[in-house]
Amino acid sequence: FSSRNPPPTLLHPEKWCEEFNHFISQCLIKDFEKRPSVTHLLDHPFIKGVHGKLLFLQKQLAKVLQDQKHLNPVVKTRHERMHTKRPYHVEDAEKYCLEDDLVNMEVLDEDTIIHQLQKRYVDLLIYTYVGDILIALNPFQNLSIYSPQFSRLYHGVKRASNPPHIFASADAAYQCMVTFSKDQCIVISGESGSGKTESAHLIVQHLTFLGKADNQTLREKILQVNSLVEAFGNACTAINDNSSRFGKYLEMMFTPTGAVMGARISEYLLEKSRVIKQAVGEKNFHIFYYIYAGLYHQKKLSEFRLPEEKPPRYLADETGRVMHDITSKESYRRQFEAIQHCFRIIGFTDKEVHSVYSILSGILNIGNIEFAAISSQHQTDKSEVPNAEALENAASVLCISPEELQEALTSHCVVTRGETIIRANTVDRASDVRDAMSKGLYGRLFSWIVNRINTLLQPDKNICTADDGMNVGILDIFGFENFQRNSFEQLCINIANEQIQYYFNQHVFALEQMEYQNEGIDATPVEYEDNRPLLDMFLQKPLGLLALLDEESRFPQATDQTLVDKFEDNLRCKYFWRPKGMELCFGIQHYAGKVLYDASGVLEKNRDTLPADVVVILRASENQLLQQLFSIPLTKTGNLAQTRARITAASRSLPPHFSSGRLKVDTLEVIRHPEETTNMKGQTMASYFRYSLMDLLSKMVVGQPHFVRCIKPNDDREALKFSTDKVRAQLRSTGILETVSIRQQGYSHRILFEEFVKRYYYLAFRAHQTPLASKESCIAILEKSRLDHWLLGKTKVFLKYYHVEQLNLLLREVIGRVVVLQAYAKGWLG
Ligand code: AD9
Ligand code: MG
Repeated sequence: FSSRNPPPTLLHPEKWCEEFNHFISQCLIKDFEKRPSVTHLLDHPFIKGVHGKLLFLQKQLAKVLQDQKHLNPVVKTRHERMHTKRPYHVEDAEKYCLEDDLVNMEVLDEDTIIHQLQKRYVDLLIYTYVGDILIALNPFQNLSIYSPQFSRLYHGVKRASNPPHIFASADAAYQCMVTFSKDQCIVISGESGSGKTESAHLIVQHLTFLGKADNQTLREKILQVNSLVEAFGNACTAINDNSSRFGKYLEMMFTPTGAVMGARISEYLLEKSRVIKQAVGEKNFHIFYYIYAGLYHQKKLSEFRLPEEKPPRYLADETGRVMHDITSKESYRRQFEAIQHCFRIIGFTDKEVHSVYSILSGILNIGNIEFAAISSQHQTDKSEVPNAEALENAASVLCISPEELQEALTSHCVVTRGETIIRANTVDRASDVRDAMSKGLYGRLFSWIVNRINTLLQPDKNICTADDGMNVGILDIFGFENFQRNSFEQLCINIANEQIQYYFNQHVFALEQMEYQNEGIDATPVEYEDNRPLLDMFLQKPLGLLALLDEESRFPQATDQTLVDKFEDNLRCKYFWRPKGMELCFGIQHYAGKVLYDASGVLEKNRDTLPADVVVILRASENQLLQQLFSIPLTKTGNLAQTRARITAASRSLPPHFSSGRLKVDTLEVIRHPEETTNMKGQTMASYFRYSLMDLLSKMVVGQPHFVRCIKPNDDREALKFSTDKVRAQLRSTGILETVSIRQQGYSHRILFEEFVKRYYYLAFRAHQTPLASKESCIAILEKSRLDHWLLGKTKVFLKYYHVEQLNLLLREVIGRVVVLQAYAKGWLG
């Protein structure tokens, strides 16, 4: 038996084994810590009576136990660890006072916690637990703690056996999934540049290790997915050189026995506007630089009609400065090769990859198209394209007609009283159409790549269907942002973070406290900052900020000024204010701090219109991929019926009190408006955003959550530098101090008596007994397992995470030994 081939059943079906089973299990239960004594076995009449090959059995047993010791990583007590070398090299004894879990600290105030984190950080102990929650400080340097050796260390052992680590969080989620046959969800949060995306990579790396698939190719594919998606969805910002400009929910799918069998990504809210414009000091999506440098080195720029002398305008920053060094950058060229490799490994065809490059080159060429006003006696507002070459290049790589492209950019049609009138576009309007076309192309290309990856990574139906399996979802969204100038994109990003913080609060504080009340357990309530009112201010209908924005977007005469006025008139709460002397600005007090938003351009960004003419010409392209992108409306995350079905399933799997009363309304607030998606035509960014949030939450609430909170120790991205103020602000806004108190007092696992007895009865009862699902049976199990400090409510057992770890370890050990003995006994007797 091995982890890949686990014992199928505890009890052997054959009659002759039954008594033997009972006896062995009793021996084991009696003193499992000392391991079963062979002399007990020898005395048993059953054994004495049968063949008499006792010595043989004894030898075999000794060997089994030896093997098991070898197979299972040795679990050391805290005391033992103190006296052995730890995997991180902490040399002097004094440093062992460092506390791996903040919950164990006696003094619990902000300064002590910060001091503790600081001491750990300078020792390169970047991870710290708060009970079952992991705090991860960004080291801003490469650490050698992610090798296969470390993967082996964090495999099915108790958390306290090793120093805190991101692999331990992945392992906990994996073990929970396998033990309880339930989907899991790892929520990674933290501000921009705090290390969420890196953490997500490490989790995927460790999960592929844990869910060892025989299929080496599948493992390789999964490991490439993040690199590929991030080349298209990440970019350099003022805060982070590899900033995620989209939200990502990656589900790793496993068979019922825990072997990885596939993966699926859902992407949320790609910041498309970056394609056409970037703020000072920021860049476009990585892929554009990779492809430009890569094609240059392969001498293929002309094949894709990209000008060699002057890099495309979309690759220049806001000051108009063109990045001349693109082609000379070695790293871009290497990244291009890496991306080509990713495409190949994941399974994209050469034709598909060529089409992707064509579309990307098409976008870069579209960006080079300029417009000039033509003045004639009668008309002053017409526009023309003075640089026909750019237009021809774009049309050529996109396989569309240059004349039609020019027509679609410089004119539009109006239908009035059954008549179609063609009107000329002003320079501004033509430029807007051009930019909308680039954004539309990029957004759809990105969604297509994600959908294609999902198809290539879906489970092999011959092994197991997705419905039979289980999954671990990993949420990595764009972190909270506060730039010098913040626009619509930052607003959406920050609302999404607000929602994730709310989800955290619900799980860590609200649900837990409610459970104590319901179960009649006396617990001091922990005060925490509830961001619900703020979330309401954004999402409520009809007077929430997003609803107001949508309403204003419907008026053709509305301006950004009227929009801010409308906000001011309707959003009368302490979280919203309007600074004096800044007409187009408004401020929001977010959970993570105050942010000043600039409303200029917000209405237009929200309308996000792609003129029908543009769609028509792109649909007629000879490039098959392009045709496909514009023929079917690309559903982001499944169709409406699928989403609705998922939402219904999600609400069913919530705890009972969730479905009645306040909490359901709270958490599923955004989930309750799926009808918004029915009207794809005229859909605004705000309504799409609400839909995305809803969809994301519907996926998250199904799984059992695990939280990783990333913290940025300084704003200078420097290793070993710990800014106390910076950390303090993050701890405060995310409620870490309160989390420590609730985790110290609280019980993160709350299991119904019935479920508990069903799962663990073997630790205290005989195999053939069927104990009642009662409080008494639970007590018997808990006492037999020598646990203390647990609590019992009216219907549930309240446990700390380490209780569950201990119970699962005991259970695994008992089952493992019984089955191994069975196997030997069968061979020996039979
Ligand atoms: V954003 O919200 O997408 O803008 P993230 O995702 O929170 O942000 P990211 O993971 O991209 O931050 O980390 C920023 C940088 O910190 C990385 O590019 C690394 O240079 C650095 N980092 C973060 N975590 C680690 C780590 N565990 N080891 C080494 C790290 N470097
Ligand atoms: Mg990121």
